[in-house]
Amino acid sequence: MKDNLRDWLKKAEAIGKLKRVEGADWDLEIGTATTLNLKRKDCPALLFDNIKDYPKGYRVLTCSTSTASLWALTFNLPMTDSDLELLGILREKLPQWESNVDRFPPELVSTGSVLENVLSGDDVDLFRFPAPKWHSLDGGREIGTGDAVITKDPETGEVNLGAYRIQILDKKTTGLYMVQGSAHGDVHRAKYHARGEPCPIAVSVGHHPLIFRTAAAELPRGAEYGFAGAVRGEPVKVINEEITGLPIPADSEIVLVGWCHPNKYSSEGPYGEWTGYYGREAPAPTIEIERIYHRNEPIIVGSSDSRPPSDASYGQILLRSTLIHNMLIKSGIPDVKAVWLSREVNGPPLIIVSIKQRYAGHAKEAALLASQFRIAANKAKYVVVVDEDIDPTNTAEVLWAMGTRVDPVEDIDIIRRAPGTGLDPRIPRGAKAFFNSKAIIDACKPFEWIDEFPKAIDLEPDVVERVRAKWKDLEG
Ligand SMILES: Cc1cc2nc3c(=O)[nH]c(=O)nc-3n(C[C@H](O)[C@H](O)[C@H](O)COP(=O)(O)O)c2cc1C
Ligand SMILES: [Mn+2]
Repeated sequence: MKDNLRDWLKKAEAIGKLKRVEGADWDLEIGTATTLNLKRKDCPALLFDNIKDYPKGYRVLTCSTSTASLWALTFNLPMTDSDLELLGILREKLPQWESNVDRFPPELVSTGSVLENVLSGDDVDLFRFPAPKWHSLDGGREIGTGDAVITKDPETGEVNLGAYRIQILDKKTTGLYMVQGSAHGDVHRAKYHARGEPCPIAVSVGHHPLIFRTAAAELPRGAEYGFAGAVRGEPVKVINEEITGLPIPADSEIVLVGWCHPNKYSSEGPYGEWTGYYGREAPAPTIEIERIYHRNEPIIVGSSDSRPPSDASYGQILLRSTLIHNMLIKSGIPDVKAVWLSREVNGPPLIIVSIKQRYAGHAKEAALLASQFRIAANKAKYVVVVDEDIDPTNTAEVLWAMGTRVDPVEDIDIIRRAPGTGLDPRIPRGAKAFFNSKAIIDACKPFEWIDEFPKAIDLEPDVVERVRAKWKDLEG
């Protein structure tokens, strides 16, 4: 790649978006500092060093891609600190990157900085790295959160990267939580296991944040390396890993390599999830780590979930919002201005669509469709449609529209027995199937008397400018 994580850190520091934190404990302090940092708008990335029990230089990076400006830096986009502006840029770029995936297959090279240290045999010890315990009731330390789990299809050779959490079970063993049957890595795993063979796995747990966000993106199976290459305009450089033959990023910080054996499950979790609640402890496949590669003074890229807004959720919100917007347009819905999955619920449970109303029922049509796209459908609970004067990324404005333009009996519909998710804390334990219901809220002005709707109180732009020039400290 044109630049690796070390170059990224320099750039983030140069724009004032990197903060160094010295002396944190891996046990809860890194997680807590990360959550507190996220409460600030346009928060910096945090680079933890001198972590308790670890040599200086063994670092953890968090909040790498949790603001518009850091996202823009990571994806080589025009600098902005506005979510709405970034959405507009992504709406154009995402389809271009997707259509360029085949032009940028990874480039095989013979060596790279990830080979600076090669640990095998007794030296394989996952506790050499300052993997955080993120939340107090977690079942263990997660070494992989902002990671990329690399697997290969045994039939087609297709290589996939997925961001799946990796919990340390002991020195040489980790859990591997992949949503069964739908995570692409799990599809690969199942194919090996159906043949009675172990599935080779490589996990990069530190890298340029683009690798992490690509692995976390809902892309067609195996598109990740090509997608990251398309974003960069240059292929990702990879090395053929010696034991597994899997292509690993040549300048990853740390790569764990091992095997996921058939019929070997261990108890994994609980872990603080994107819902803001703990998930359940459950049997999961495991990885037996045979070798570890790492750079000198290696950096783990961490991205944990928490009560909203979480570090993990921002990037997922950006991509899903962009995809839903583009799918609405493709479905023929005109004048969609923006789509946003609310940060206040870590995304999909509250989908907000702003439109310029063109015809009777336009808002309902947009809302019903937005509630059903696979990319968020099983997690969606509320879809709110607002007029074009409301910024969907501004929750206060959305609530104002709901408080003033909605008559609940007229404007709220409930869809019952729609797809749900087992992580939904509201679905009772032991449920035989995961359904939820969805509220469709039309928070637009009533179409048939839109012109008679009371005028909103707006500030006059020229007066705003004048007042700001006269009294500079009026705004926070
Ligand atoms: C920080 C973070 C952690 C995630 N952890 C998991 C996980 O443990 N298991 C999982 O199946 N998906 C997890 N996801 C979601 C997947 O990364 C996402 O669905 C991605 O599309 C998976 O890659 P795939 O489409 O190639 O399977 C996580 C996402 C993020 C941002
Ligand atoms: Mn994939």
